[in-house]
Amino acid sequence: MSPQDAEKHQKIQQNVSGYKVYIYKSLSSTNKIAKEVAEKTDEEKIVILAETQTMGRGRLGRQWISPKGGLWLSVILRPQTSPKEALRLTFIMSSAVAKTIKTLFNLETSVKWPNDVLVNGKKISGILTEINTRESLVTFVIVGVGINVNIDLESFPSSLRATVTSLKHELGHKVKQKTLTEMLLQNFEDRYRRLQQGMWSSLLQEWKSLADFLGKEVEVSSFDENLSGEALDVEEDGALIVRLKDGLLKKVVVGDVIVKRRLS
Ligand code: BT5
Repeated sequence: MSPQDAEKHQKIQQNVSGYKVYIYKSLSSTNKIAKEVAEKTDEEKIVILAETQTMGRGRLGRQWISPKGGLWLSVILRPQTSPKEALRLTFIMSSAVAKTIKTLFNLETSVKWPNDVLVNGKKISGILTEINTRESLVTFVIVGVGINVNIDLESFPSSLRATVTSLKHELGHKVKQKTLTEMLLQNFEDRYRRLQQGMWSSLLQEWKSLADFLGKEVEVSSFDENLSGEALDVEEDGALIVRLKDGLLKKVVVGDVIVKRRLS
């Protein structure tokens, strides 16, 4: 962390489950700043957290709406793994978010391929994993997480209000961000440790147990292709398998899923 960066943050929470958390009032994007920090140090397990983001980002250049009241953070990690395997971090972070929300607030959470956490079928959290490589080896990974915590639905554009939610909206009251952050990092660290011990299969199994879109009719957009069929499975490499109407199986590596209805 450069002296310049260190000046701007409001405070540091040391050692939250082994993570050093730098808290800022406002940043462009915590993923962007985490990347800049990671490029300047060899450290890992640093968390960049901002109360608001002015240019929060989603996948594929999309915008992530990040008003005050949300939890917006990015974790810097240096796993000794291939870029493909580093994508597993999205899945374990999704499970950690779902587990944290369920434990703290007893809300029904589910995950949706590839990077969403839902409460009552609406998006409450998204994960953005960005991987930095040198000569096809991972130098660092930034795992960005956004959770809509103490946010009113009116803060979202009307086009999103039917498909997003927040903890405040679901519970009818505000919740404590600090407890949420601490438990999230604890739940993530437990899973990260298991991942490093070679337990990916059981971690994917946990994610699938939360994936209630599996077995449902879905529409999938992947680049310029649109598919519809049954979401059959998510394979060990993280790809989604869709059974098309004609019975053919299609493997999707990048894309978005819209759930249509349960197949009888
Ligand atoms: C994501 O992308 O879901 C990844 C979001 C990652 C956000 C975190 S916040 C901390 C860190 N720093 C960053 O700059 N980013 C990460 P994607 O699957 O592409 O979904 C993006 C889409 O979700 C948008 O196009 C909107 O439709 C919708 N969306 C935008 N803001 C939202 C919000 N706050 N809650 C729910 N949905 C939202």
